[in-house]
Amino acid sequence: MTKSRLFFAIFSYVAFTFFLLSCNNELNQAPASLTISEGFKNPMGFHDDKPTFSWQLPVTTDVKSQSAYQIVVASSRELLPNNPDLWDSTKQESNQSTFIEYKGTELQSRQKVYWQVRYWNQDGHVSEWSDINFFELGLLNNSDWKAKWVGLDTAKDSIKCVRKFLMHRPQCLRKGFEISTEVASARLYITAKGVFDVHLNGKDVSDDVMPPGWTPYNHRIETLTYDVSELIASGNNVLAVELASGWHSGRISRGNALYENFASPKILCQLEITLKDGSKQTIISDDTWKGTTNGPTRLASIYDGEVYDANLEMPNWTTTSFDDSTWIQTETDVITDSVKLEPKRHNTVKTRTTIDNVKLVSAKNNTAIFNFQQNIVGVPKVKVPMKKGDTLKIRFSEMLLNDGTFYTTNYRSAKSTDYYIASKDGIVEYTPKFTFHGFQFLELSGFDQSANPEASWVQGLAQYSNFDQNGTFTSSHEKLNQLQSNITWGLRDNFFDIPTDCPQRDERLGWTGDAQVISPTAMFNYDMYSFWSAWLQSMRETQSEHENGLIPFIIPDVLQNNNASSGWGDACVIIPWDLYHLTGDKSLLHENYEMGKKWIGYYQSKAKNFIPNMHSFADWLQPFPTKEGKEGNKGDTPRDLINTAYFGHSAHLISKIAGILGKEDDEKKFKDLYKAVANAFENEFFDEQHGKLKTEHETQTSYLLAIYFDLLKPETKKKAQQHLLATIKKADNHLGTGFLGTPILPKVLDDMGEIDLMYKILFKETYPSWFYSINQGATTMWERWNSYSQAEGYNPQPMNSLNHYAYGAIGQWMYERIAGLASLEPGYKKIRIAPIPNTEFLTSASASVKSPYGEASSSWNIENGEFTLDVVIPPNTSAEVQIPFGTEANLMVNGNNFTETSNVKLISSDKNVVKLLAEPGTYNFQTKF
Ligand code: RAM
Repeated sequence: MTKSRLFFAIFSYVAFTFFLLSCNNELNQAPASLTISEGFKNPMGFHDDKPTFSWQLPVTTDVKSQSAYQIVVASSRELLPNNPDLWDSTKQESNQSTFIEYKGTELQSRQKVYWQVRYWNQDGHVSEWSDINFFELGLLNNSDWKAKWVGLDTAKDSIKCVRKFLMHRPQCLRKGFEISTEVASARLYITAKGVFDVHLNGKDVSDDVMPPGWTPYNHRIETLTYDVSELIASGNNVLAVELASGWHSGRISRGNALYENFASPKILCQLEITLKDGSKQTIISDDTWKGTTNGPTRLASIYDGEVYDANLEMPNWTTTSFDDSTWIQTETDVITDSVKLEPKRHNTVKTRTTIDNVKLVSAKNNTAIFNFQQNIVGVPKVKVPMKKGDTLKIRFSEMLLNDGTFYTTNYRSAKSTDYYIASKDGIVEYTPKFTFHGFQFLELSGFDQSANPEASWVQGLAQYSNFDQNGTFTSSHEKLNQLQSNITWGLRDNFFDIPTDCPQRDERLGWTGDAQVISPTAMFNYDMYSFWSAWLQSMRETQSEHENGLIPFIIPDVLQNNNASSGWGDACVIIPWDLYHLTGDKSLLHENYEMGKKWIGYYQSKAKNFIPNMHSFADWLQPFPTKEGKEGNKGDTPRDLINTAYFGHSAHLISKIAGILGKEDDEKKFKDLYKAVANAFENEFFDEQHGKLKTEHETQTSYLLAIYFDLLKPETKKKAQQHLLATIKKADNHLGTGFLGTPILPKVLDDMGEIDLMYKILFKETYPSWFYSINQGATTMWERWNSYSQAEGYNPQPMNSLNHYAYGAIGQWMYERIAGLASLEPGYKKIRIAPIPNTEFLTSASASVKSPYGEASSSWNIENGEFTLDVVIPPNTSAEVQIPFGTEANLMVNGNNFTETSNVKLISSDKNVVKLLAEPGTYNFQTKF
């Protein structure tokens, strides 16, 4: 062999060996979509020093599941992945890729933490490391704050408004300061007793709407953290804050003693600057700040609107060139230990959508009415010609009266009107800042009379807590799609920092019952886990005021009436349970467990022989109540029956939660309690022999609660089911349910196999039904099944919101059963794809959700006698797929006759359903219909 040949042979051997080795060790694609805790991506000012970590596996044919993972966490980017100084989980054999607890070195306020992760797939092949993600903690302890609460005493010259409540003048506050050298980085930590808008050197620090939002301020005020490194420079700087009452000192808090009786709003801020020379400089709110109430925003109230006088504008007051020598010195308060200052734990409200599809409805008598064609929540942006000194009046309404004027009776005492006083002739632009309205129509008056109103004068800025869409639902039926639209608008409109009952009248409060029924539907449609868990913290804090475990009707509790309602307070057990089912995050169950137990204690304290005697709003707003007017609001399902049913149900859920948390004694104790309550329930309210209600009125909801909460013996239950069907038949296949019965109606009928009946009820066009409001022109869900009718006009009761989400709870069934996409094991670890098509009404339906493991979807279609089902199952999950037509023999999978493979296995097959177990991937199932 010549030298060159020998060289070539050796070279080829080495190259081939390398090739083989590299094949064996081929790295899987890196994990992606890294988040911490309830879904945060690289958050700034994070609230939790013990976060959890989640990631998703890539969608490729090589990766079906995870067999192990490794997380590395470090105090700087450079240390990753090899020298993680904070935590190295080391390789953990586990298929868990969500909510892994951090178990490293204790973290501190302000700390910036970097992390990345890799996984091993089902064959033991390791992946590449993910991108490096980070989180930065906010100020976690009150002792981190050197600042003081600062503001002007606006209580002393405040105005008496509706119901003699105080209305504070908004204030402008500012502080100039000098920086000696160049800035490396800067963080602004800020909050308010009130709501604020902050500027640095003339620039907006953020586009947050009405921060810090609403918590039980007597327990906790949330703080915001902003990276302001780019907004500060060496030399003179100025920090400028506009401050208004918001929830804290506004009428909405009803002058509550716990909220310091309309105390003057104050801000708290701490600007921490790191200079390029390594030194630090901190600017705090203290008595060197100056303020004025002579700014242009004269009044601002959540319920009543805003008054803005452009003649009082103070050009450049947020910049260094402004002279504040006429401003007055502020007053200060020290921070107290009793009110915790904690970084905001969910997204602030933002302007999410601009509606400019506006119609000019009428223009007469110098008044113009505009239609946004959608009931929204937020503020308008007006661009209107005006004459100097004139006042533009902006009114709102959800719908019009027959004569084309505004229906505002349902705003009750909320004035919901904005005023703008012009300082010049010409076009003015105005967007209110410290209020929000619920409206579809807007009326302008006071504009330049020589101008012809145009639709382009107004836009609608839809505002809500800044969460993203999480799911989609669509079908072949226009009205069902409109219902989905009404549900999702109703949700966005009512998630303004807290879950509200309605967004427009003098209420807008965190009613627990409404939230309890809507949270699963909300979670399907929006990525709002952190929103709910934040509100649950407020609930825990509020419950701590009550030794007997009472959960008030609303959170934050501005009513302070020491009262609780069954079906409402149960939100403290039901919401965590539902969220766990959809996220798989056990820490949520831990966090809320004691609260749930105490709530059961409350029931026990009210119960005699397991029948609680307590308040209940009952099956709120049931249609056709036997009592008239306001009296009828509570429907006909007896209060005691509802109390007992929820007592039993919550005890049952707590027992299940105890089981999941490994608390065996509690699991047994609460199961026994549930059984005892169920027994008492059946004896008290049911005729055992006939399974019929013994109560005065036989309502659908009585049967639904008894059946869905599993409170009857199997024989009684069977009979009760027949009675339920009879009540529905008697109502000509209409629902007869209020807030509590409606969400469980589809679930019960579904369990009974009464799918066609449920479709009939859902697709009813006449009152009471979901489509009835759509037929009357609704673009959101209504508070009442008959809030309005074209024939009879508005329901005469002033409690008549046209934007109330409770009846939107049907949304869950639309996802889970019409389209067929549900979580079968917590957090979609196992998915159930089980559509139940009804060909009388639909030819197709589809839904998708961003599950914790990635996108999952189910989409079916019936055409030319063929049923097709397209399914996406994300990695690290599996799915039980139920094909509702055809047989195993005529089933095609991805174009081929069905035979079992490693990806699809047969679970069972009968003449109705073929059940399969499918591994992650994309599938097309086809069968004869
Ligand atoms: C109304 C609210 C809410 C309901 C309570 C009982 O005032 O709007 O929807 O939960 O009453």
